[in-house]
Order: sequence, then C-alpha cells, then structure tokens
Amino acid sequence: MSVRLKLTGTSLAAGLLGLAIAAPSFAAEDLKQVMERRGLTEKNILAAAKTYTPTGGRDEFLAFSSGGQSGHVLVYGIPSMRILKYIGVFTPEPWQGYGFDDESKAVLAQGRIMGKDITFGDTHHPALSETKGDSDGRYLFINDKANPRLAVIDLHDFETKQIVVNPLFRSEHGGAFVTQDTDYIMEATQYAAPYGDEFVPLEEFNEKYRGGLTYWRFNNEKGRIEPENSFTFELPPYSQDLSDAGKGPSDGWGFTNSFCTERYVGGTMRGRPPFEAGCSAKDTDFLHVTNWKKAAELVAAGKIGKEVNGMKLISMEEAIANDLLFLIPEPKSPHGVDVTPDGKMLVISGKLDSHAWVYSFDKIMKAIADKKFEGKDPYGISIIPIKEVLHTSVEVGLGPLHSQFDSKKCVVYTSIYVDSMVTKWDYCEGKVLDQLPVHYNIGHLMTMEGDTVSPQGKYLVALNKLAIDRFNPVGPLHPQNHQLIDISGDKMELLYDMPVPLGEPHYVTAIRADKLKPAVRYKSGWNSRTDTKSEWKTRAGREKIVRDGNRVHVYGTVIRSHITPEIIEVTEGDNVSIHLTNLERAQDETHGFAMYGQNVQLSIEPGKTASASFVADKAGVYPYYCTEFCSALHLEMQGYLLVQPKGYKASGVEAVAGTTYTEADYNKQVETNIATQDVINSVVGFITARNFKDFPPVVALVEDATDQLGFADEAKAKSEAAAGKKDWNNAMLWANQWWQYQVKTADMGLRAKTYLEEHGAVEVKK
Ligand code: CUK
Ligand code: CUA
Repeated sequence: MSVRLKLTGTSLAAGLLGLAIAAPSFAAEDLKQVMERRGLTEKNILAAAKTYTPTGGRDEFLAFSSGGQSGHVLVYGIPSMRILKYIGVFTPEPWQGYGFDDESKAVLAQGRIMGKDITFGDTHHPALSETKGDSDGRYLFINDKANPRLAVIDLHDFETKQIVVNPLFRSEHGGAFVTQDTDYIMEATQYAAPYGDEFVPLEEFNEKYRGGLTYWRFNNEKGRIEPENSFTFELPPYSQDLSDAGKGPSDGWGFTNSFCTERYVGGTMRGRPPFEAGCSAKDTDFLHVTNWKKAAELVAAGKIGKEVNGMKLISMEEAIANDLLFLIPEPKSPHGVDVTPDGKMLVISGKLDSHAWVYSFDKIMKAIADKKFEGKDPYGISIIPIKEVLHTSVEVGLGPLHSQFDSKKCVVYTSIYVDSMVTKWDYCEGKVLDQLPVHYNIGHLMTMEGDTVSPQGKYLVALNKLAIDRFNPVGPLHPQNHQLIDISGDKMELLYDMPVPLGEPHYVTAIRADKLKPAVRYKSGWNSRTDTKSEWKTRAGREKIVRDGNRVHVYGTVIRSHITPEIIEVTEGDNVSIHLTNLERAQDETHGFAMYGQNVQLSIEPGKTASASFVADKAGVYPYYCTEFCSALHLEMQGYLLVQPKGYKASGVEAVAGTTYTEADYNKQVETNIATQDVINSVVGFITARNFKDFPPVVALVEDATDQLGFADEAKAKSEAAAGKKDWNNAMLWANQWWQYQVKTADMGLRAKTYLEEHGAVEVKK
C-alpha cells in the first residue's frame, strides 16, 4: 500500500520538493578556484558566458546541418551548439521509425534507383525555403551527391516528406539552392555522364556525356516538388559545381560554377596523367548563367524542351537560340558562387587561386544586351569576358571556397581552405578587414541567415574538415569540427568547438528560432508522411483485427500504459499489418512499438498513426512492447503476437494467471482508489480555479486526463459488477486497472499544475 501511494500525487510533489531542499553541504568552489583547477583564462570564461545556456534556456538560432554520408540532417542550437535532432532523410533512422514504418518506407522507396534501395546519401547542401528572399521557416531541402536526389523536409514536424530522383543525372552537387520565393530548387550535376542507363564509352565523352542543371518546381501550397512542372538545362560535360539563385534585381537568373572544363577523362592505369592534373590545367573554368524565368515560360508555352526520361530537357541549341544560357570565365577550379544579399553582385572563389572575385550582375546584363562576347565554347555557348563584368577582386588567402554575408553592409566572410582561416572582407570597396585562424581545413562557413536578403550577423560557424587533435581520441575515424565564432565586433572571436560525429557535413544553414512554428502533436489518426488522415486511424474502443484470407490488418491504439490489442493471433504465413494510433494529446507523449525478430520499430507521436507490415512466416511467440519510457507502468506496455502453426487447434482452456485474489485484496484496492481520487480532486480544483484555458499545453493535458478518468470509470463499473458476483479475482484486477487510470490522470494533472505554476497562471473568480 505504501509503495503504491508513492505514485500518487502528493508524494510525487513532495519528492520534487525534497530534491530542492537536499542541497550538498560542502563548500562550493568560487569562479576563481574553478578557473584555476581547469586552467581556464578570462577569455575562456567570456566565451563560455556567450554560449552557455542555462537549464530550460533556448537558443536564438537553429542550424540545419547536412549529416554528410549518414544521409541525415542534424539540427542544433546556436549559440549553445547543443544537438536537438537527427532527421532521417535518405537513410533509415530507427528512433523516428524512419524506414521501419510503412508510411516512411514509402518515402524512402521514392528514392530507389534502377529498382534498388539506396539507404545512404552523401548529403551536402541544406536550403531553407524563402519568401521574397528571406528564410520563412516552412521547408528544408537537401541534396544527395552520390545518387542525384533531392529531399523535402516539412518544418511543421521536421519529417522528410518527399524524395525525388533526377532521371537524367548520374551524380550532382549544385543543390539544393532555392529561388527567392521557393518556386524552384536548383540541382546541378557534378560528374558528367550520359542521360540514361545505356553504356557509352569514354571515347565519346565530348559528344555523348553531359552535365546539366535542373530547376525543380516546388508547389508551395502542397509542400511538394512537382517533377512534371520541372525542367533541365542540357549543359556541356564540364563538372558543374555549386549554384546560387539570383534575388532582388537578379531574380529570374541562376548561377552555376564548374571545374574540369578541360573535359579530361583520366585513366592513370591506361598510362595517362590523373584527373587532378588534367582537370586543373587551364587558368579558368566557367560560370554558367541561366535565365530560368524565361526558360520556364518558354517550356510552359511548349516552345522549348523535349521530354527525356520524364523530364523536360532544354537542349543547348534551344538555350543558345533563346538567350537563356551564357558562360563567364572564372579562376581557377572554382567552388563557391554566392549572390550578395542585395542581389547585385556575385562572389566567386577558386580553390587554386588566392583571390575572391566579385562580378556585377548589372554588368553581366549589359554585356549580354550589348553582345560583348569573347567567343564561344566548343558547344556554341557565348562567353562573356571577365573584364566586362568584374567589380573587384581581393586577395583573401590560399584556397578560398565559400562565402557568407554579414548584417553589416558589404561585409562578407570567405572560408580559406589551404590557409585554414576565415577572411572577413568588404566586397564593395574590395579590401580585407580581418582574418581569423580556424583549427584546420575549413570547407563551408555559415552566418545566421547569411545566404538570404537579410543576414542576421552575430555568429559564424566554420565547418572544418578535420578535427585532428581537438577532441578525445576515438580511433582512426575522427569527428568533424564545427567552430562557433562571434562576429558581432570588428574582430572575429572563436567561442566553441563542437564535434560532429555523423558524417562530413559540407554545409549548414541557420534560421532565427522564432521563425519556426513546429507542431507538438498531429491531428488524431494522422499519416505524417502524406499529411493526410490515415486510412488506418483507430479510435479508443474501436480496436479490431480484420482478416481476409491470409491478410491480417490490426487496427490498434496506444495510450499510457497499454497497447490494444495486447494479444494478436495469426497463422503461420499470414501477411500481417499492425496499424497503431497514439491517442495521446499531451506533448512529448510518444510511444514506441518494437517486436522480436521482425525488424519492427515504430515511433508513434501523439496523434500519429504508424503501421508495420511483415510476413509472419515462422510459427512462434513474438513479444512486443513500447520502446519509450512513457509512464510508471511503461514496462507493462507489452503484448504477444502468437503465430500459430497451420492447422493449430486451441485447447479451449482459459489461460490462468499466476496469482489469485480475495475479497480482502479487493477492499484494500478500493480503499487506495478512494484516496487517490482525493488527490485527483484537489489537483483538478487547483487547475479549474485558474485560467488554464489560456495555456494550450495544459488544455491538451486536461483533455488527456479527462479521457483517462473516463476509462477509470469504465474499469470501476467492471470491478463493481464482478464484486457483485463475488468474482473477487476479476473484481480486484479491474479495481487495479481503475487505479492505473487514476494514476495516469493524477500524473497528467500534476504536470498541468506544475506548468501553470511555472507560467504564472492566475486565479479566476467563479
Ligand atoms: S561542398 Cu564540401 S566544402 Cu559539397 Cu559545398 Cu564545398
Ligand atoms: Cu508507451 Cu512506454
């Protein structure tokens, strides 16, 4: 009895209080002593104060980092650098049930290539959706370099909704980059290949291998890419690289770098010099300039574009004839191209050059209008001379890669790979302002909303390729190192090193946290992958097992602390689908569902319906249970799948439990239940005397608590009916179930009460 009462309201609350009182009694160290003991300088303490986020604190920005080869996206906070989530994108992610429930398997299946499941991704560039060039917090996109794919993540629930495979490319890199209203998402090839699955020998590289640039149409209302309304520019077999879309005055145009315009095909084992020599022999490569807006109009009008593998392809002849495609030389082995926040300039850097180059969009337009060309490339595309478009060039350091912008006008930060530093410079005046060494080979860097029309300044993250000696050694494979840098002053200041142990995250993008409005629950019975009501939605009390031949559908529910049904009987060879709806509304009341031997692991967040399908091909006993510690009786959230051999006949004997109960046991339980009801009543009194309806999380808790109390009443009635028949065994067990529901009610009531106390609820007059 006393053990049980520990779970009731009063003792839970007292337990919490006790924690606060029992403070350690030894003398606390002061700041000076801690600094001495840990060898910290004043500068360290200042950096710590700038990043430390006390318990319960929130970050000002959220960063979405590529998870590199893991095929995931990482979400972390800035300035705390605390990891908040891994979003499964191209790769199964068990905690989220991604790639385990039928609903998400359907998303991953969209990413199949030539009928094969591709369960990794080489993710490079996440991109946030934009409205008028500003991050709007609605969607996130990310590309897969190895298998030319793009994924759509909805930031309403941080789940992957769609994967599209580029039907023409065999690799890509210049994605994902959005146009200023997210009408299109750019995706450019990396390594040229034939458009199709057929074999073409390398001797036909110049004629039959092709690069390309796809503008994927994004439907902003539906939140999905529309392949049928997308189009691709056929491009020469140069290795296209990063891209960026114009904004403001340059909206309607896109810019795509390239390297290896030498069109070298390598072959060290055929006695030829390697790719690296052949692909960097020339002094310049080409920036591709594409007029996507005009192209979209011409494609829509049916004037250009021919369907190839289900994709509208604009041939180079069509692009040239309609002034849709131009080239501008750029030095040397270019990598990044970044449009300035005002949309007037492009910052370009070449890995093998020590300068960053600034091209003027106005000058590009003027050169095109005046037909100021220095010739054509071998495919007949007009080349605009550098001198016609150059605004300035600045010596920034050896191996400049990527650039991001500051909230301060004309200020840009460029990552310097070989010199391992960040250069802060002025692209209007063309002068270096500051340089900061970073730990090691930096790839991308990222400022807050630094690729939008309104960069937020404040912080910069350097994405270093190698961590080397920064962290405790963990074997030959080291984590990557994201370094947080304070850019609010004139001088950049290094604040923090964060190990990223998931893959090589080429790029990160960040958004002000207050722009995100993520949901805490789904509408009841929701398929979160299609964002529609699930056909398997099941309500409380409507659970059932439907059998049609050897096809078995289980319509089940989960709620603290049971899975319904608790017993599922099928026959060897049956095709089984278990569909579970989480009936909870309270935030964070996720239940899991795992089963022995069937590779089943679901994550069922409040409101979600998730399904697991498998063939029960072997007779046996398969326990299943909830994988989230969701309540005091979480361990009891369990059940059995019984796969009976073909032709099995039940014995007809009732299963007997190990323990039986008496009238005294029943009476004792009822006494406990009455005491528990008093606790519930006092909590309910507290809540209803306050303005709890002004607090949506409390309203959800109260709704769930009311449900549980309703279940308690049903159990109470059953217990009393059994007692009336002197069936003390069932009377006691139903009385215990009645109490289980009471405990869950009390637990939610207490959480609601605590929330109201912490959030300044006021008493309302009755
Ligand atoms: S890339 Cu890796 S450092 Cu894919 Cu943007 Cu430059
Ligand atoms: Cu539900 Cu544990």
